[in-house]
Amino acid sequence: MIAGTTDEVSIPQHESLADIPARALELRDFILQHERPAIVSHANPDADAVASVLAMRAICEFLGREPVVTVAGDGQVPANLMFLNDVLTLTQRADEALQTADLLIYVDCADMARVGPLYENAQEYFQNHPATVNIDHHVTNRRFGILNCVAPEAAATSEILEIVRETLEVPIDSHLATAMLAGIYGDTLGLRTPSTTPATMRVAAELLEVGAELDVVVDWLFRVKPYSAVKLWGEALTHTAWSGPLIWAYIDSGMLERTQSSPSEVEGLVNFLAGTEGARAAALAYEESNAWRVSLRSVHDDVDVSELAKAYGGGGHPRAAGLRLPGDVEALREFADAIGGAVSVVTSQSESSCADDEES
Ligand SMILES: [Mn+2]
Repeated sequence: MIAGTTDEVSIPQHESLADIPARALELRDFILQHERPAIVSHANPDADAVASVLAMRAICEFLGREPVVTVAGDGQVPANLMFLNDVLTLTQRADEALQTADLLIYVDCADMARVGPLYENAQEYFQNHPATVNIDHHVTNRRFGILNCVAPEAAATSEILEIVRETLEVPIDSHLATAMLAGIYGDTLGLRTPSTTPATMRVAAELLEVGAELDVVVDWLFRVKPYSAVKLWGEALTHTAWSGPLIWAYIDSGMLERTQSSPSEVEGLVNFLAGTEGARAAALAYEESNAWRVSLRSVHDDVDVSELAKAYGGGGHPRAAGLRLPGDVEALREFADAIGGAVSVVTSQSESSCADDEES
Protein backbone atom coordinates (compact mmCIF):
# COMPACT_ATOMS: atom_id res chain seq x y z
CA MET A 1 0.00 0.00 0.00
CA ILE A 2 2.81 2.42 0.82
CA ALA A 3 3.92 3.91 -2.47
CA GLY A 4 7.30 2.75 -3.64
CA THR A 5 9.49 4.50 -6.12
CA THR A 6 7.83 4.69 -9.48
CA ASP A 7 9.36 5.00 -12.89
CA GLU A 8 7.96 5.29 -16.36
CA VAL A 9 8.23 1.60 -17.27
CA SER A 10 6.77 0.05 -14.13
CA ILE A 11 3.15 -1.04 -14.35
CA PRO A 12 1.41 0.09 -11.19
CA GLN A 13 -0.27 -2.61 -9.16
CA HIS A 14 -3.70 -1.20 -8.58
CA GLU A 15 -6.36 -2.48 -6.19
CA SER A 16 -9.11 -4.87 -7.23
CA LEU A 17 -12.68 -4.37 -6.03
CA ALA A 18 -12.11 -7.15 -3.50
CA ASP A 19 -9.26 -5.14 -1.90
CA ILE A 20 -11.45 -2.13 -1.14
CA PRO A 21 -12.91 -3.23 2.25
CA ALA A 22 -9.40 -3.80 3.63
CA ARG A 23 -8.29 -0.41 2.26
CA ALA A 24 -11.38 1.15 3.85
CA LEU A 25 -10.21 0.01 7.28
CA GLU A 26 -6.73 1.40 6.63
CA LEU A 27 -8.31 4.63 5.47
CA ARG A 28 -10.37 4.85 8.67
CA ASP A 29 -7.25 4.40 10.81
CA PHE A 30 -5.32 6.93 8.74
CA ILE A 31 -8.09 9.54 9.05
CA LEU A 32 -8.30 8.94 12.82
CA GLN A 33 -4.55 9.59 13.13
CA HIS A 34 -5.17 13.14 11.84
CA GLU A 35 -7.24 16.10 12.94
CA ARG A 36 -7.85 18.35 9.95
CA PRO A 37 -8.50 16.56 6.67
CA ALA A 38 -8.96 18.45 3.40
CA ILE A 39 -10.76 16.81 0.48
CA VAL A 40 -9.87 17.86 -3.05
CA SER A 41 -10.96 16.79 -6.50
CA HIS A 42 -10.17 17.79 -10.03
CA ALA A 43 -10.83 21.10 -11.75
CA ASN A 44 -13.76 21.14 -14.17
CA PRO A 45 -15.47 18.65 -11.84
CA ASP A 46 -17.94 16.13 -13.19
CA ALA A 47 -20.69 14.35 -11.25
CA ASP A 48 -18.29 11.66 -10.05
CA ALA A 49 -15.81 14.21 -8.69
CA VAL A 50 -18.53 16.13 -6.88
CA ALA A 51 -20.19 13.00 -5.48
CA SER A 52 -16.84 11.59 -4.36
CA VAL A 53 -16.03 14.77 -2.44
CA LEU A 54 -19.45 14.72 -0.75
CA ALA A 55 -19.16 11.02 0.11
CA MET A 56 -15.65 11.44 1.47
CA ARG A 57 -16.83 14.35 3.57
CA ALA A 58 -19.63 12.23 5.07
CA ILE A 59 -17.06 9.54 5.90
CA CYS A 60 -14.74 12.06 7.61
CA GLU A 61 -17.60 13.61 9.57
CA PHE A 62 -18.79 10.18 10.71
CA LEU A 63 -15.29 9.58 12.05
CA GLY A 64 -15.44 12.87 13.96
CA ARG A 65 -13.17 14.83 11.63
CA GLU A 66 -14.70 17.96 10.14
CA PRO A 67 -12.88 18.67 6.85
CA VAL A 68 -11.27 22.13 6.73
CA VAL A 69 -11.86 22.27 2.99
CA THR A 70 -13.91 20.23 0.52
CA VAL A 71 -13.32 21.56 -2.92
CA ALA A 72 -12.93 21.11 -6.65
CA GLY A 73 -9.53 22.47 -7.65
CA ASP A 74 -10.98 25.37 -9.66
CA GLY A 75 -13.78 26.17 -7.23
CA GLN A 76 -16.32 25.58 -10.00
CA VAL A 77 -19.42 23.42 -10.11
CA PRO A 78 -21.21 23.05 -13.44
CA ALA A 79 -24.79 24.30 -13.54
CA ASN A 80 -26.20 20.82 -14.16
CA LEU A 81 -24.81 19.60 -10.82
CA MET A 82 -26.18 22.47 -8.75
CA PHE A 83 -29.18 20.30 -7.81
CA LEU A 84 -26.99 18.23 -5.50
CA ASN A 85 -27.32 18.92 -1.81
CA ASP A 86 -24.41 20.80 -0.16
CA VAL A 87 -22.67 21.22 -3.51
CA LEU A 88 -21.79 24.87 -2.87
CA THR A 89 -19.07 23.84 -0.42
CA LEU A 90 -17.10 22.70 -3.47
CA THR A 91 -16.91 26.28 -4.70
CA GLN A 92 -15.09 27.57 -1.61
CA ARG A 93 -11.46 27.49 -2.64
CA ALA A 94 -10.24 28.54 0.84
CA ASP A 95 -6.58 28.38 -0.19
CA GLU A 96 -5.51 29.55 3.29
CA ALA A 97 -7.57 27.03 5.24
CA LEU A 98 -6.13 24.35 3.01
CA GLN A 99 -2.65 25.13 4.32
CA THR A 100 -3.77 24.06 7.80
CA ALA A 101 -4.81 20.57 6.69
CA ASP A 102 -2.77 17.75 8.22
CA LEU A 103 -4.30 15.21 5.82
CA LEU A 104 -4.94 15.68 2.09
CA ILE A 105 -7.51 13.36 0.53
CA TYR A 106 -7.67 13.30 -3.29
CA VAL A 107 -10.71 11.77 -4.93
CA ASP A 108 -11.14 11.00 -8.65
CA CYS A 109 -7.72 12.52 -9.54
CA ALA A 110 -5.34 10.50 -11.70
CA ASP A 111 -2.53 12.81 -10.62
CA MET A 112 -2.08 15.82 -8.34
CA ALA A 113 -1.96 18.31 -11.19
CA ARG A 114 -5.57 17.47 -12.15
CA VAL A 115 -6.57 19.54 -9.10
CA GLY A 116 -5.88 22.55 -11.34
CA PRO A 117 -5.63 26.17 -10.12
CA LEU A 118 -5.58 25.27 -6.42
CA TYR A 119 -2.60 22.99 -7.10
CA GLU A 120 -0.86 25.45 -9.41
CA ASN A 121 -0.97 28.13 -6.69
CA ALA A 122 0.63 25.87 -4.08
CA GLN A 123 2.58 23.18 -5.91
CA GLU A 124 5.21 22.82 -3.22
CA TYR A 125 2.57 22.40 -0.55
CA PHE A 126 0.81 19.66 -2.52
CA GLN A 127 3.97 17.84 -3.55
CA ASN A 128 5.54 17.87 -0.09
CA HIS A 129 2.49 17.15 2.00
CA PRO A 130 3.41 14.30 4.35
CA ALA A 131 -0.04 12.67 4.58
CA THR A 132 -1.96 12.08 1.36
CA VAL A 133 -4.77 9.71 0.45
CA ASN A 134 -5.52 8.92 -3.20
CA ILE A 135 -8.86 7.29 -4.04
CA ASP A 136 -9.53 6.87 -7.73
CA HIS A 137 -10.54 4.57 -10.58
CA HIS A 138 -8.37 5.84 -13.47
CA VAL A 139 -6.01 3.14 -14.72
CA THR A 140 -3.44 5.87 -15.45
CA ASN A 141 -3.37 6.89 -11.76
CA ARG A 142 0.21 7.52 -10.59
CA ARG A 143 -0.33 6.19 -7.02
CA PHE A 144 0.99 9.45 -5.62
CA GLY A 145 -0.59 8.99 -2.18
CA ILE A 146 0.83 7.56 1.02
CA LEU A 147 -2.39 5.55 1.15
CA ASN A 148 -3.68 4.61 -2.30
CA CYS A 149 -6.93 2.95 -3.26
CA VAL A 150 -7.07 2.85 -7.06
CA ALA A 151 -9.55 0.38 -8.52
CA PRO A 152 -9.79 0.63 -12.33
CA GLU A 153 -12.43 -2.12 -12.25
CA ALA A 154 -14.78 0.42 -10.69
CA ALA A 155 -16.75 2.46 -13.20
CA ALA A 156 -16.59 5.51 -10.95
CA THR A 157 -14.82 6.71 -7.83
CA SER A 158 -18.32 6.90 -6.33
CA GLU A 159 -18.58 3.13 -6.77
CA ILE A 160 -15.38 2.68 -4.73
CA LEU A 161 -16.54 5.10 -2.05
CA GLU A 162 -19.90 3.35 -1.70
CA ILE A 163 -17.99 0.17 -0.80
CA VAL A 164 -15.83 2.18 1.63
CA ARG A 165 -18.93 3.77 3.13
CA GLU A 166 -20.65 0.42 3.62
CA THR A 167 -17.53 -1.17 5.12
CA LEU A 168 -17.22 1.63 7.66
CA GLU A 169 -20.99 1.61 8.30
CA VAL A 170 -21.30 5.31 7.59
CA PRO A 171 -25.00 6.26 7.48
CA ILE A 172 -26.43 7.47 4.18
CA ASP A 173 -29.46 9.66 3.47
CA SER A 174 -31.32 10.22 0.22
CA HIS A 175 -29.25 13.34 -0.57
CA LEU A 176 -25.95 11.50 -0.44
CA ALA A 177 -27.44 8.48 -2.22
CA THR A 178 -28.65 10.78 -5.02
CA ALA A 179 -25.20 12.36 -5.32
CA MET A 180 -23.44 9.00 -5.47
CA LEU A 181 -25.89 7.66 -8.03
CA ALA A 182 -25.23 10.82 -10.05
CA GLY A 183 -21.50 10.05 -9.78
CA ILE A 184 -21.99 6.56 -11.15
CA TYR A 185 -24.49 7.67 -13.78
CA GLY A 186 -22.21 10.48 -14.90
CA ASP A 187 -19.18 8.25 -15.51
CA THR A 188 -21.21 5.42 -17.09
CA LEU A 189 -23.60 7.65 -19.07
CA GLY A 190 -26.45 6.01 -17.21
CA LEU A 191 -24.99 2.48 -16.88
CA ARG A 192 -24.36 2.33 -20.64
CA THR A 193 -20.56 2.38 -21.00
CA PRO A 194 -18.55 -0.88 -21.21
CA SER A 195 -16.96 0.08 -17.87
CA THR A 196 -20.34 -0.76 -16.31
CA THR A 197 -20.13 -4.12 -14.53
CA PRO A 198 -22.60 -6.25 -12.58
CA ALA A 199 -20.93 -4.79 -9.46
CA THR A 200 -21.60 -1.25 -10.70
CA MET A 201 -25.26 -2.09 -11.22
CA ARG A 202 -25.48 -3.64 -7.76
CA VAL A 203 -24.09 -0.49 -6.18
CA ALA A 204 -26.56 1.61 -8.20
CA ALA A 205 -29.39 -0.66 -7.04
CA GLU A 206 -28.29 -0.30 -3.41
CA LEU A 207 -28.28 3.48 -3.78
CA LEU A 208 -31.84 3.37 -5.13
CA GLU A 209 -32.84 1.25 -2.16
CA VAL A 210 -31.61 3.89 0.27
CA GLY A 211 -33.48 6.70 -1.45
CA ALA A 212 -31.50 7.96 -4.45
CA GLU A 213 -33.75 9.96 -6.77
CA LEU A 214 -33.23 8.42 -10.19
CA ASP A 215 -35.58 10.72 -12.13
CA VAL A 216 -33.84 13.83 -10.78
CA VAL A 217 -30.40 12.46 -11.70
CA VAL A 218 -31.51 11.53 -15.23
CA ASP A 219 -33.13 14.92 -15.85
CA TRP A 220 -30.13 16.94 -14.71
CA LEU A 221 -27.40 14.77 -16.19
CA PHE A 222 -28.86 13.70 -19.52
CA ARG A 223 -32.30 14.85 -20.45
CA VAL A 224 -32.54 18.59 -19.80
CA LYS A 225 -30.05 21.05 -21.27
CA PRO A 226 -30.04 24.84 -21.55
CA TYR A 227 -31.06 26.41 -24.85
CA SER A 228 -27.57 27.95 -25.05
CA ALA A 229 -26.13 24.41 -25.15
CA VAL A 230 -28.40 23.48 -28.05
CA LYS A 231 -27.15 26.57 -29.95
CA LEU A 232 -23.53 25.75 -29.07
CA TRP A 233 -23.85 22.15 -30.26
CA GLY A 234 -25.39 23.48 -33.45
CA GLU A 235 -22.36 25.70 -34.10
CA ALA A 236 -19.86 22.98 -33.21
CA LEU A 237 -21.59 20.41 -35.42
CA THR A 238 -21.21 22.63 -38.49
CA HIS A 239 -17.42 22.26 -38.04
CA THR A 240 -17.47 18.49 -37.80
CA ALA A 241 -14.73 16.80 -39.84
CA TRP A 242 -13.26 13.36 -40.48
CA SER A 243 -9.63 12.36 -40.15
CA GLY A 244 -9.81 8.77 -41.33
CA PRO A 245 -12.08 6.89 -38.90
CA LEU A 246 -11.84 9.73 -36.35
CA ILE A 247 -14.71 12.21 -36.27
CA TRP A 248 -13.90 15.49 -34.60
CA ALA A 249 -15.12 18.99 -33.92
CA TYR A 250 -14.03 22.03 -31.97
CA ILE A 251 -15.53 24.85 -29.97
CA ASP A 252 -13.60 28.11 -29.93
CA SER A 253 -14.11 31.00 -27.54
CA GLY A 254 -16.07 32.89 -30.22
CA MET A 255 -18.72 30.15 -30.29
CA LEU A 256 -18.95 30.19 -26.50
CA GLU A 257 -19.46 33.96 -26.59
CA ARG A 258 -21.96 34.00 -29.46
CA THR A 259 -24.14 31.35 -27.86
CA GLN A 260 -23.55 32.68 -24.32
CA SER A 261 -22.74 29.20 -23.10
CA SER A 262 -20.15 27.89 -20.67
CA PRO A 263 -17.52 25.20 -21.33
CA SER A 264 -19.48 22.72 -19.19
CA GLU A 265 -22.23 22.79 -21.82
CA VAL A 266 -19.78 21.03 -24.15
CA GLU A 267 -20.29 17.91 -21.98
CA GLY A 268 -21.95 15.12 -23.92
CA LEU A 269 -21.20 16.37 -27.41
CA VAL A 270 -18.18 14.10 -27.83
CA ASN A 271 -20.35 11.06 -27.05
CA PHE A 272 -22.91 12.27 -29.55
CA LEU A 273 -20.14 12.50 -32.19
CA ALA A 274 -18.89 9.00 -31.30
CA GLY A 275 -22.33 7.68 -32.27
CA THR A 276 -21.81 8.70 -35.90
CA GLU A 277 -22.02 5.71 -38.21
CA GLY A 278 -18.54 4.74 -39.41
CA ALA A 279 -16.69 6.45 -36.55
CA ARG A 280 -14.14 4.37 -34.63
CA ALA A 281 -13.19 7.26 -32.37
CA ALA A 282 -14.28 10.83 -31.68
CA ALA A 283 -12.51 13.97 -30.51
CA LEU A 284 -13.94 17.22 -29.27
CA ALA A 285 -11.74 20.20 -28.49
CA TYR A 286 -12.68 23.41 -26.78
CA GLU A 287 -10.54 26.48 -26.50
CA GLU A 288 -9.15 27.19 -23.06
CA SER A 289 -6.57 29.94 -22.49
CA ASN A 290 -4.68 29.67 -25.82
CA ALA A 291 -4.86 25.89 -25.86
CA TRP A 292 -7.35 23.12 -26.58
CA ARG A 293 -8.91 20.89 -23.98
CA VAL A 294 -9.46 17.72 -25.99
CA SER A 295 -11.81 14.86 -25.08
CA LEU A 296 -11.32 11.54 -26.87
CA ARG A 297 -13.73 8.62 -27.11
CA SER A 298 -13.34 5.25 -28.75
CA VAL A 299 -16.17 3.15 -30.07
CA HIS A 300 -14.61 -0.33 -29.69
CA ASP A 301 -12.08 -1.93 -27.35
CA ASP A 302 -9.49 -2.14 -30.16
CA VAL A 303 -8.77 1.60 -29.85
CA ASP A 304 -7.31 2.60 -26.47
CA VAL A 305 -7.61 6.39 -26.38
CA SER A 306 -5.85 6.66 -23.01
CA GLU A 307 -2.70 5.38 -24.78
CA LEU A 308 -3.16 7.94 -27.56
CA ALA A 309 -3.73 10.72 -25.00
CA LYS A 310 -0.62 9.73 -23.06
CA ALA A 311 1.56 10.62 -26.05
CA TYR A 312 0.32 14.21 -25.58
CA GLY A 313 0.69 14.31 -21.80
CA GLY A 314 -2.95 13.37 -21.15
CA GLY A 315 -4.61 10.28 -19.77
CA GLY A 316 -7.86 8.64 -18.76
CA HIS A 317 -9.60 5.41 -19.60
CA PRO A 318 -9.27 3.10 -22.64
CA ARG A 319 -12.61 4.30 -24.01
CA ALA A 320 -12.58 7.90 -22.71
CA ALA A 321 -9.55 10.11 -22.26
CA GLY A 322 -8.49 13.73 -22.37
CA LEU A 323 -5.51 15.97 -22.92
CA ARG A 324 -4.43 19.57 -23.33
CA LEU A 325 -3.05 20.65 -26.69
CA PRO A 326 -1.33 24.02 -27.17
CA GLY A 327 -1.74 25.89 -30.46
CA ASP A 328 -4.32 27.14 -32.93
CA VAL A 329 -6.90 25.44 -35.15
CA GLU A 330 -4.11 24.34 -37.50
CA ALA A 331 -2.33 22.55 -34.63
CA LEU A 332 -5.63 20.90 -33.78
CA ARG A 333 -6.08 19.76 -37.37
CA GLU A 334 -2.59 18.20 -37.36
CA PHE A 335 -3.37 16.51 -34.06
CA ALA A 336 -6.64 15.12 -35.46
CA ASP A 337 -4.81 13.78 -38.51
CA ALA A 338 -2.21 12.09 -36.30
CA ILE A 339 -4.87 10.52 -34.06
CA GLY A 340 -6.98 9.54 -37.08
CA GLY A 341 -3.92 7.88 -38.60
CA ALA A 342 -3.18 5.96 -35.41
CA VAL A 343 -6.81 4.85 -35.14
CA SER A 344 -6.88 3.57 -38.69
CA VAL A 345 -3.68 1.56 -38.13
CA VAL A 346 -5.14 -0.07 -35.03
CA THR A 347 -8.56 -0.76 -36.54
CA SER A 348 -7.14 -2.18 -39.78
CA GLN A 349 -4.90 -4.48 -37.68
CA SER A 350 -7.84 -5.69 -35.63
CA GLU A 351 -9.90 -6.19 -38.78
CA SER A 352 -7.17 -8.32 -40.37
CA SER A 353 -6.76 -10.35 -37.16
CA CYS A 354 -10.51 -10.94 -37.19
CA ALA A 355 -10.17 -12.22 -40.75
CA ASP A 356 -7.38 -14.56 -39.59
CA ASP A 357 -9.64 -15.84 -36.84
CA GLU A 358 -12.33 -16.59 -39.37
CA GLU A 359 -9.90 -18.52 -41.55
CA SER A 360 -8.59 -20.70 -38.72
MN1 LIG B 1 -14.57 9.39 -12.22
